[in-house]
Amino acid sequence: MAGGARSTTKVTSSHWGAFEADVEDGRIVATRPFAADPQPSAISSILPAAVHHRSRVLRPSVRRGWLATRGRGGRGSEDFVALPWDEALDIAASEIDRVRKTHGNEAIFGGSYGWGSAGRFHHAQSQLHRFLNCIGGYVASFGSYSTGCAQAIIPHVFGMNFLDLLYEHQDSWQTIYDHTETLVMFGGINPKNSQVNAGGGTEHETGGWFARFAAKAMRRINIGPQRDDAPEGCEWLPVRPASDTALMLALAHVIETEGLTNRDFLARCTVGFDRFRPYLLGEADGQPKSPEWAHPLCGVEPAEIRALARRMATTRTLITLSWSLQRGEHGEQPYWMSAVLAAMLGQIGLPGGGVGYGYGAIGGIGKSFQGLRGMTFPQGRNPVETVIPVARIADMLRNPGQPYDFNGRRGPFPDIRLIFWAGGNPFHHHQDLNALHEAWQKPETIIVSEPWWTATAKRVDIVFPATTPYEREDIGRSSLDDYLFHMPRLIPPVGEARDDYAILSGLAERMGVGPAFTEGRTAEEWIATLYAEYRRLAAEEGVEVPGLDELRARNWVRLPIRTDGPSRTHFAAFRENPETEALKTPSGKIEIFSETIDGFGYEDCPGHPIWLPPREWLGAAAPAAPLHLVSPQPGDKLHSQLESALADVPGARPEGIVMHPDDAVARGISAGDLVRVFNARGACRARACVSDGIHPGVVALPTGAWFGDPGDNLDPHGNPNVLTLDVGTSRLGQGCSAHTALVEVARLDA
Ligand SMILES: Nc1nc2c(c(=O)[nH]1)N[C@H]1C(S)=C(S)[C@@H](COP(=O)(O)OP(=O)(O)OC[C@H]3O[C@@H](n4cnc5c(=O)[nH]c(N)nc54)[C@H](O)[C@@H]3O)O[C@H]1N2
Ligand SMILES: Nc1nc2c(c(=O)[nH]1)N[C@H]1C(S)=C(S)[C@@H](COP(=O)(O)OP(=O)(O)OC[C@H]3O[C@@H](n4cnc5c(=O)[nH]c(N)nc54)[C@H](O)[C@@H]3O)O[C@H]1N2
Ligand SMILES: [Mo]
Repeated sequence: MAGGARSTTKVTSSHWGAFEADVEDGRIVATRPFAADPQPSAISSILPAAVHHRSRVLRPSVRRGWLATRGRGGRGSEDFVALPWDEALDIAASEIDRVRKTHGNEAIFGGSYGWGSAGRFHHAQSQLHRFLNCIGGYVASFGSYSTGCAQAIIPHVFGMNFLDLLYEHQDSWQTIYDHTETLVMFGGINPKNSQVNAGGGTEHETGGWFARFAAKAMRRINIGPQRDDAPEGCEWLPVRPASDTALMLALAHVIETEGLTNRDFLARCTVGFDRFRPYLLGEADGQPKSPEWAHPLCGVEPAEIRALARRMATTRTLITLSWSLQRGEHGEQPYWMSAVLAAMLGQIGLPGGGVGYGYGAIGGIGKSFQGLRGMTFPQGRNPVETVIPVARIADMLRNPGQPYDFNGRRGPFPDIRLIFWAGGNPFHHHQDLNALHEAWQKPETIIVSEPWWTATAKRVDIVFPATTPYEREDIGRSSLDDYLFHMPRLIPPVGEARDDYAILSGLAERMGVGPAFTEGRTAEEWIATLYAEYRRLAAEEGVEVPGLDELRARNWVRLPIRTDGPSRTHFAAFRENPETEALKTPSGKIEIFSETIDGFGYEDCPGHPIWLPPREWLGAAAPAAPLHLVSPQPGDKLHSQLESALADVPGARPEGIVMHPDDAVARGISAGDLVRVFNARGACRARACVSDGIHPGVVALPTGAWFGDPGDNLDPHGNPNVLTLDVGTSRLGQGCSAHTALVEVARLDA
């Protein structure tokens, strides 16, 4: 590009991968793919427009009614008063101090769920947690919207933390390529989603692996409501959303009744099949879970179920589940049942066989790396012990002091007076946003730090303008990647934006904990300290990492830590020696029946997997609305990030909703029409996209369009979370049930 002192090109990293950024006169003017990335994400292309967008928060801002009288009403409808930094920090510090002195730190919610930005030091959530710990602690949240339900159920079944299972005990793509003959993908394996990896994933390879699988004639079967959930060329077995457990039970029924069950594996490596079998065969409840039983539930022909079951029992088969399957009511069941099905097939622990979770959901799954520790900003210790399951936030705000169940515990919800959020957008991520908006009016004070005027920022009392990663120096790395980045400061802060570290240091000083929070270090000194520790720990593992100055000069390096090749998961050792290599379940084995879960007495998650229909789905007896809404992740961005600039693209909003031609015709809808999507919880506008790649009766509206302002009873941009159901997956997992919702669609005459 043209030279000149004021123009530079540097590489930086993001959750969707590395990219080159051209900077001229303090503005990012263009981005280009990172040369070594075989399938770079296009998400960065909107970045120049978004970083300098008019929707940036330019100055500290306080809601007018709150500033005047501390009035709570008006969140989201009132305007803001811009204040100088010192004044805004003084006000916030004295308010936080008042709340903790009057109500205790149990009254402060600092869970602050969200993806924020890549970069190890300026990780907004860690920064906030450290600050809150310095002032006496906060109510935290457990789990994630991504995999909250799996994190609760999987340890009961496999005796392993779900994230450890994902990152360390699943087959690599190479092993799947070498050994798998049949890949049975519930919810698909979606290259759109594998663009993203927390902390960055540099070489996008999912598409490349599928091209190799195809060349090898591996059978690749996508089971789910949408054809495009798997790469082109895969077979598609359309099923209704939420019916996967019924289909899995029918597959298990064929395997058991045709004598295909691996009894030896069940006897050596599992417990509880004898408790499950009477249910499967119908001896317990009079209803065999046969293909004929499953057919009206899932929509798959009995003959097809039988053929698939036989193939699974006679070829090396890997069953995979997308995370979306557990993001629905009773999401525990398909996750548990898939483990039972895989155990009956007896291939767990064989290369390329068994069950795997979340391939494609993020790009790093299926790659393996030598683990390196360090580069984590220390959060300190939280003296407050109260933790809520992350997706129960609206319940918490509505029901202070009320009991709720979670994974064998029963606790009262805390009484929250103040919320502080940094690096997340609850008015993107939560379900039933109109109800959240109501619950959100209850706390006395809500503070966020945020670069953009998101739907959340517009609904709080104090907004601190935060920098984006392009306005500060950081280090980029992910435990599921082998690249290490120096993320240079590309441009000066936009408006008066400050780093979260500077914002929180300002509050900490005012509250008398400045030295505890900063330890006397500048951001640059923290980065040097964390980096030196990372480098030292890497050296202990025999990995040489360049010094910080060298990394700054080189911009990025690739570390020799990739360990692909044949996987040797813990399950291989366990399979060979179940006694000495026991799992950490109560029995030491895979639990088909769990005494622990049975002991909880939850009718919505009993002692072995069962078919439990959600309250809203296509099989409901008298559905309030006839179409099942799935709300997948958006392909053109990360959640709600960069949305303000994307929404400017002509024709981009409202968001497109995919529907089957039969459903469109029945409603007089043609491709491109403006439609109203609605149910009893809310309504939004959308633009019809008509496709035969979706199961009849199902509609798909991606997440990420910004929630409109209060009073818009027809959300203008197409946000599916005005329609979704806000209930826990069950009393066990309490995960989010985003994919459980029935809606109706009607043409809007513009
Ligand atoms: N219907 C439905 N809803 C869903 C899902 C679904 O499948 N269907 N999926 C769920 C899932 S899996 C997830 S993970 C969530 C995602 O939900 P979130 O992670 O909350 O969504 P993001 O839009 O990534 O929010 C991150 C916010 O942090 C801000 N930010 C970025 N960098 C910084 C920084 O340096 N400092 C500060 N202070 N802020 C920063 C961004 O501008 C953005 O507003 O959504 C959930 N919601
Ligand atoms: N481009 C992009 N990639 C992302 C993200 C992003 O925002 N943008 N977000 C990242 C995050 S935080 C996460 S958690 C992952 C999420 O990864 P996933 O949970 O795997 O992804 P989703 O997009 O929610 O859902 C994938 C598909 O599941 C199908 N589905 C829904 N319900 C059911 C069901 O009951 N049964 C079956 N068989 N299929 C069903 C839908 O057709 C949907 O398209 O994606 C990550 N990747
Ligand atoms: Mo997620």
